[in-house]
Amino acid sequence: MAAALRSQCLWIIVSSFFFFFPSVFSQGGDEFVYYDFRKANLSIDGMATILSSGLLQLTNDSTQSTGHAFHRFPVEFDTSSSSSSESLSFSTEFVFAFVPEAGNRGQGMAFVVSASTDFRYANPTSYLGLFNRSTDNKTENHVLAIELDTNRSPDAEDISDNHVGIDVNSIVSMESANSSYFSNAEGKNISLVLASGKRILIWIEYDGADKLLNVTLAPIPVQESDSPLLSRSIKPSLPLLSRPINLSEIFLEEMYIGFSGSTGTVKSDQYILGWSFKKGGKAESLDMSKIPNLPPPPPRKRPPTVIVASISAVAFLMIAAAVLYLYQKRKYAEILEQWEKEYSPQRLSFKTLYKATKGFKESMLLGAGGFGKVYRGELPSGTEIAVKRVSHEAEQGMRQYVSEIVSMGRLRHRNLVQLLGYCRRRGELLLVYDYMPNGSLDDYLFNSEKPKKLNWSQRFRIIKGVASALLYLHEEWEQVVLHRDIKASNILLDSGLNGRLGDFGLARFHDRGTNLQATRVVGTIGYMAPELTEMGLATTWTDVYAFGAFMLEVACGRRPVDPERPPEQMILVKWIASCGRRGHLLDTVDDKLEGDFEVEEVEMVLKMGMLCSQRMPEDRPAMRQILQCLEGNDRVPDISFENAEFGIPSLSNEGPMITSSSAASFSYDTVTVLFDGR
Ligand SMILES: *[C@@H]1O[C@H](CO)[C@@H](O)[C@H](O)[C@H]1NC(C)=O
Ligand SMILES: *[C@@H]1O[C@H](CO)[C@@H](O)[C@H](O)[C@H]1NC(C)=O
Ligand SMILES: *[C@@H]1O[C@H](CO)[C@@H](O)[C@H](O)[C@H]1NC(C)=O
Ligand SMILES: *[C@@H]1O[C@H](CO)[C@@H](O)[C@H](O)[C@H]1NC(C)=O
Ligand SMILES: CC(=O)N[C@H]1CO[C@H](CO)[C@@H](O)[C@@H]1O
Repeated sequence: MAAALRSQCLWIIVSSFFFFFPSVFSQGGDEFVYYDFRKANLSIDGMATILSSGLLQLTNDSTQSTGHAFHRFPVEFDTSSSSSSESLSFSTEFVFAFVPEAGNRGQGMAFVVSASTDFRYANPTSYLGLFNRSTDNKTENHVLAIELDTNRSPDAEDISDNHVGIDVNSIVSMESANSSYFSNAEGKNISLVLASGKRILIWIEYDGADKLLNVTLAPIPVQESDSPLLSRSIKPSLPLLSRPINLSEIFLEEMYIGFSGSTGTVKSDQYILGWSFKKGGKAESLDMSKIPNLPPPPPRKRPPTVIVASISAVAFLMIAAAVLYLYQKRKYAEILEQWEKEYSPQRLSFKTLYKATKGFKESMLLGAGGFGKVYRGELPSGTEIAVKRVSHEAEQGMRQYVSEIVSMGRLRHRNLVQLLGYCRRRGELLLVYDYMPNGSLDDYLFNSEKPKKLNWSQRFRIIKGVASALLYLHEEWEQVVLHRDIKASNILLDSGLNGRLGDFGLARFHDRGTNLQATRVVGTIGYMAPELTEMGLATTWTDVYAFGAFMLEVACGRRPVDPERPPEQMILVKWIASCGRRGHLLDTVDDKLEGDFEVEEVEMVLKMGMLCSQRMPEDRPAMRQILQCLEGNDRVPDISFENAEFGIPSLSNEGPMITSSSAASFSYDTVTVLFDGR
């Protein structure tokens, strides 16, 4: 311990020495070779450290963290168009190893060429410690990264959990391939596991003349002899990736080179064991005999005698049992107060939920939204469940909220997602629902990648189902229940593709926390009626407004607000009104239906949706009337697109203050709207 501390102090002194006298020790930014990173001139941050053995370690035991190491001096590239084409050429070669922990592959790392070394705001996991949700895929990033990725992230459209990719300004690779190398001797590709704990060599070469970026991998052969000849001839004759890129569009005049590592909930130790770089030509080949070994796994000590061993074993077992007991107690700790006793039938233990979801494993994650994460699980009885973890800070109001939740558990309707129970812990509430195998409706309507299409009659049945569930909540149950967040992503589909309304009452939970100056309501932009965002008035009419927006999105196959559409189509209600005035209402129907629908039904749904979208709450129909019309038992009231006044979603920042939403990063998540409570 003391020795480690001493050596760390030494390192601080040595590195500040380098910092102040760079010219004395630096190897220049344009060409260097390192076998011992204590001699390198690096600027490091986060988890990254340089070990006393000279290895660069990018990640350690921390989860959800990042680590960076960049060569302190930028490389100067001539990016002017008059410059010779070779001026952007560079090549680099390095040895890396990922040591997985307990079979987990961990997240990956990347070799990075970047205009800046400030990655304070970058996120770990799929963002590789390079970007965050708002900076991803922006040309201002000026980042080229070669990712060595051991985790398959759907956000990054990854192909597998063992791949190499070329990334430009974004976590979505422009080119990627499963990790493998071409064996010159065998004349074929051999796959290579990145997170194997073995040392792997990688070459990254860019030729400015033919604008080709090549990435080549190879394992370091187990060395029997120390023959340098053997070690230098292992480069495969074919690269794994070879991709034309015009780097003059990405590079600025000064670019930093280095590495970025990150961890998620699973982690691995990532090491760099040697690195050479050269601008404008071929980097010096690394000499394999100089590459250090990986640190040995932590040693297991042997007790001197059998007696000491058995005594210490008994003591150890007792301590371990005590620690395990305390650990388990803490791990499964819940909050259960006296007043909750009456709800015990609805109460589920955290341990049960923990086991059902395999410890809230990432692979059990069904989705994440404005309110928290949802996990799939299975109870010992075999019942499939969905567990929603809602975080909350305030204990205040909890008693009333829990009693509401429990009474909602008594709601029974075939188009509601059944709430099975709840559990309460410090800082979070867990709600347990029936598991819906077919996911949420928005995935079918808006996700163009998944070719799961819904035809008109399926859509119409879903609309009718949701309408009857809302009628039940508004009029047929013993109390009036408002849903407050109706939208396609809160409609789940059961195994028979029937629409079921989920997440009821959650918005109510989150609009607590009112204080004297400001009041807040929770909902989703595009589904919130004007009187809700302006005055915070939630009524059955505001639910009807949201249901109208929902009917329109199902018929038109797009969200109420879509910033990617041309301006005249951006706000769905406005667009339908203008098509309606020209008598071309059906122009707005979802193209994915390919014209295959019942014209009368679609027209009815569009008109009904517009009736519900009217600005004045009392002009909107009630759920009973809506359902009567949808079932063909009543005629749809007339609507004049010329004269009716519609409630148009407000997107500007004037008036209500909308958190986590702006024109630049529009959100379909549930948001909190603050408005002046005067
Ligand atoms: C993303 O990064 C930028 C700067 O790189 C920062 O200004 C912004 O606050 C970050 N956003 C988030 C959500 O962390
Ligand atoms: C990149 O790979 C291609 C195809 O194998 C090869 O023709 C080219 O010479 C390579 N470029 C560099 C800089 O190694
Ligand atoms: C080996 O992999 C490379 C790169 O992925 C590919 O272009 C090539 O066709 C493969 N060769 C063989 C023999 O499979
Ligand atoms: C590469 O990009 C630069 C800067 O945008 C441009 O001037 C040049 O014509 C491009 N070269 C090619 C071959 O596309
Ligand atoms: C369209 C779709 O994904 N349908 C599925 C709904 O769920 C049932 C039962 O799990 C599946 O059989 C369907 O294929």
